[in-house]
Amino acid sequence: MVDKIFLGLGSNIGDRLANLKVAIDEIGKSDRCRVLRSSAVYETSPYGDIKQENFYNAVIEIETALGFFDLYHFIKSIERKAGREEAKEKWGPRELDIDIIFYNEFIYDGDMLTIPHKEYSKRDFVLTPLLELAMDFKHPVVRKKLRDIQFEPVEKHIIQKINESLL
Ligand code: PH2
Ligand code: MG
Ligand code: MG
Repeated sequence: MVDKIFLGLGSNIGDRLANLKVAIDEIGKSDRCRVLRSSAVYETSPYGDIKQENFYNAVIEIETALGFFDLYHFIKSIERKAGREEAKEKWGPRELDIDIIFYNEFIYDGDMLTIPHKEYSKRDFVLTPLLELAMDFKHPVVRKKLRDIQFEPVEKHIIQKINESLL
């Protein structure tokens, strides 16, 4: 199993909490993945130019026997199960978004995905829940633990912490 895999979750259509739980349930059902921990869930204002509903965002830590590319296809299939259609506008509303933030210390830059996630540290709706789980994770590019990285001022979108846990 590969551990120290951090996934960002987001939803802003329908029952947002239930959609995030679809991600947890489907990942947990796979005999090749295990959900280890979850951050708190946050209600956040939408990033981007599109007028849309507030998001629920969280970060989870998993371990998996899937390589990063198989994991990528697996999480895309879960997004579809939650009702998300293909090829919606960039930054648009979605039932479920699952992004690979870190896949252990693996580094990859391809057409379909970049690991570590390119934008993870720019917005509080990813960085705040990530830091709940990953202070001691060593960033593969920066070569420092997250707790020792001086992050640029991040865009603030968090409205409130939701009093519900995903696990
Ligand atoms: N995801 C987007 C676009 N805008 N805004 C918030 N607050 N949270 C998100 O997860 C988010 C967003 C596209 O993935
Ligand atoms: Mg996203
Ligand atoms: Mg995505």
